[in-house]
Formats: sequence, structure tokens, C-alpha cells
Amino acid sequence: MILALAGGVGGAKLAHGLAAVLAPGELVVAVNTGDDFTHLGLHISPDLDSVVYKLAGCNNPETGWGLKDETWHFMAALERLGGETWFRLGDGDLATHIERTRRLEAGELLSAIAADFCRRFAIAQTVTPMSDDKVRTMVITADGRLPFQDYFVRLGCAPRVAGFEFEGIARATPAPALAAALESDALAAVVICPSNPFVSTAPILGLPAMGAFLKTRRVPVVAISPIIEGAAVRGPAAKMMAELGLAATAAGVARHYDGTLDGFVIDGRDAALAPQIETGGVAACVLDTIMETAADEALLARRVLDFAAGLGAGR
Ligand code: FO1
Repeated sequence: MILALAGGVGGAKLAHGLAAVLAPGELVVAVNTGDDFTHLGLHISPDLDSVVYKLAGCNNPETGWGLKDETWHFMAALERLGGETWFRLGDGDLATHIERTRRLEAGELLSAIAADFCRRFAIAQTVTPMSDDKVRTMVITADGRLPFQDYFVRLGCAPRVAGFEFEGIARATPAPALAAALESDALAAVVICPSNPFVSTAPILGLPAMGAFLKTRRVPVVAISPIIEGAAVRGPAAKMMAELGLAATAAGVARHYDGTLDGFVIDGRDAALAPQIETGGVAACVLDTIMETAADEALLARRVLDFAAGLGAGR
């Protein structure tokens, strides 16, 4: 069994590739919920939905979030009323948020709702929120302490970043499917998807149970760099690194994951960084990491699994 840790778009793509090359029962995808927030009275789980929509084949390939062939009547009507429209909720997507919120308010757990949504979307793999406990990413910026979606969507990642806090993380426990994967004898490797290391994978790795698992791990942990040639494949990771005074390179990401990894996958264009990464005690693997097609996703997944299979744990 493979445990993949995923944020939004990059996580969804690699999860899709892993789903293509593994048997359904062999993949558990644990998804960041630090980006979750309440908006217009609705519980939004952006990364969870991005992974579920992608695995269901109904994701919007242009945005990476939301549904394909979406309509926007609700947003237009809300705008006419002078409502808040900075966070765009499509008509079909809205059904996900409304139904999830109704069920949460009726007392169901986020993980149980996610499992049921997966079943209804005919997803055979396990996709779970990292936790049923509330964890909220706060971005410490020159303009103050901002909830993640305010920083990311409302302000377009413009404020200068000074750090991050994951409210609630110290008491958050892993969701049942994540806890089971961490304890399973069948677990063969943990794959940290090419998601933003500061705001997408950090909340998952920050769960106290993940810390304990990593310290005593019996299986290799590998990550794929979301940075290629000093730029993020998508999103603000490189900008964040520069503002935090870190080298905005794949080697900088490897250093950020210090103590967590046995192996690190970098893109061919960064091959020259491999020796520097290996100096840090982590095996480096050079692959073509850009995922434009389903075939790219599956090929990268296959090669990442082969790389992980050749590694020992707890370097
Ligand atoms: N991202 C945007 O940049 N603008 C949006 O209006 C927006 C709406 C949105 C609605 C539902 C959803 O599930 C995700 C949405 N996202 C939007 C993406 C999301 O906020 C971020 O990409 C993730 O939180 C970062 O992984």
C-alpha cells in the first residue's frame, strides 16, 4: 500500500497517476485541510475537492480547482445582490459544499462524508482528509496574520510572507483512514506529492501522529519537488521561499524537508542539484516531473514508486 500526501493541483495530478498504476486498494491519499474555511456559511475543503474531482475525471483542467463544464449563475446572482464574490463557487461545485455542510451540521465527520462522496463519484481509491479535527492555516505577512484563503485568493498571494501557523494542529489526530495507513503492515512507502511544501504538505506532516510515524518509520518517504529551475510549477511556493530568505530551488525544498525524507525527486532541468541534495543524506532521483497528460502522471507515478522501492527507510 502507498500513502500519498497531497495538497491541491500538484497533489491531485500525482494522485491520479498513482491511481492509474496501483490497484484501488493499494492507494490511500491523505489531503491537506489547512486550506478549509467557512465561506457564505458553507464548509469549503478546496484541496479535498480538487483531489476527488480529479480522480473522478470531472475536474476543471484550466483552473485545477472546481468542476469542468461549470456554470456560474449563482455567482452572477450573488454579484447582482452585492454579495461576496472574491471566492468563485460554480453552480455544480456549490452542491458539494452545501451537501457537505448539511452533513457536518448533522454531526457526520468530514472523513465519512469524503468517503461517501468518493463512492458516489465511483472513486475506488481511498481519499481522506488528513484529520477530522479543525486545522486552519494562517499566513503571517507584512500586512498582518491572514486566514489562508484571504492571503491566497482574495489578496492573490501579494502580501510578503514571514511565516505560517497551523491553528489546531497540536491537538489534531489523523483521520481514521490515515491512522490505519500509518499503522498498516502493508504500507510500502509514503509519497509526498509535488504540492506547496509550506502550506499544502506542512499541515499534514505537522500532525503529531505524522511526526511520531516519521521518527520511527519502517518505510521510505519520498517527495517530488514542486520547484523546477527556481520557479514553482504552479502557485506561490517560489515567492514564499524568497520572502522567507530560503533558496527558491529544488535543493531549498529538500532542505525544508530535512529529516523527513529518504528520497527526493527533482526534474531533469535541475539535475545539477542532485549532488547538493545527496550531501544532505537524501537520495536524489532525476525524472521528468512535468505532468501535462494522464500518461505523464502515470509515468511519473510509476518511476517514483520504483525509486521508493529501492530505498531504505529512516536515513
Ligand atoms: N482559487 C482561486 O484562485 N480563486 C477562486 O475563486 C477559487 C475558488 C475555489 C472554489 C472551490 C474550491 O474547491 C477551490 C477554489 N479555489 C480558488 C482554489 C483554492 O482556494 C486553492 O487552490 C487551494 O486552497 C490551494 O491548494
